[in-house]
Amino acid sequence: MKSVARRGIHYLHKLNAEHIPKDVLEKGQARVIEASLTLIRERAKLKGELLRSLGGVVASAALLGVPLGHNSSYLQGPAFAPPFIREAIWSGSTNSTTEEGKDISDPRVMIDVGDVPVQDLRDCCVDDDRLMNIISDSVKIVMDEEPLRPVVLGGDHSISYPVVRAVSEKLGGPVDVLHLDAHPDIYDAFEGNKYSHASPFARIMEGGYARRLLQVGIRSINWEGREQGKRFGVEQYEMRTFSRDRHKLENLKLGEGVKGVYISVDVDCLDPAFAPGVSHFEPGGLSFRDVLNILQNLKGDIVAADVVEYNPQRDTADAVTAMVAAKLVRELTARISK
Ligand SMILES: [Mn+2]
Repeated sequence: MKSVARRGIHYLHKLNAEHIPKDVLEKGQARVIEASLTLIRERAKLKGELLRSLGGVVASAALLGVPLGHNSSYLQGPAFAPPFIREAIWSGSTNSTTEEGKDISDPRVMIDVGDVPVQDLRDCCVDDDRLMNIISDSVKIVMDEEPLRPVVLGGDHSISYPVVRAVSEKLGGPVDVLHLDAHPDIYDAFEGNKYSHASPFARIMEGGYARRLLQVGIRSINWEGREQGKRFGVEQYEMRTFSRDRHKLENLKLGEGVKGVYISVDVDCLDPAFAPGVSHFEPGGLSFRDVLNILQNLKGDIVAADVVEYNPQRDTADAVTAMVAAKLVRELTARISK
């Protein structure tokens, strides 16, 4: 698996070593980057124009896939997640209405602007500094087109950093972040990687992109995770006290006095019994209904969201976790659209 996700970048490294002129490489990469952004921009524009011509839509969820898995510390399968989640969203085994009765086949509820072509960019030896900027730019391109609000399909959790950064920069101030996860993902760096999927919330807090960060579902946290939590003033709700915290978490009110609420859902916030298709099995987690109770009762203006860390290579043969990720996306779009 590791070799598949990392294969593309190798031959260009080799060419670099053979002294290919730097400007030749950089000019070519700039063209590929621009082409990558162009398709997202034009799709977002088309959908934005459609919704504006329909009139009366304040917010519609825009799916944006970010198939990036190489910042995972263990398995890299989340790179392959977005098409599986999309397939499950439209599965004929269920209808197109959300629990509260919104129809996801209505463009006023959900539209799709496609994927950031992460693997194609890596194939052209685009490094992570630039890749993170391209992800941020893609999110901003979507937000340029009112009333679109991005719902990002991961991808490993490293993508939440450029996504939240873009949302905050675009809206002109911090947001409140509700982060559901077994892990706090707040290491200063993990195994030397500042973009690790174990570190996005350190980058988000350092950047001042979040006023409050609430972490819910936590049950794998070490000394550094707690220290970093204290350093950044993170509100960490651990599973060992969930029965005590439940009432509070199922009645959250967030985003007042800031630019709104961002929701980041790592599929492994769920107990592996509910969602086996993740890289890191961590028993003792939330039930699917626990998560929906938190999301459906949340009061606040949800400006964007992500669903990350679904690993189709870990899923059951009939892809039950794809359905779990898809339902999370569907219910989030119901909360966002208005
Ligand atoms: Mn996690």
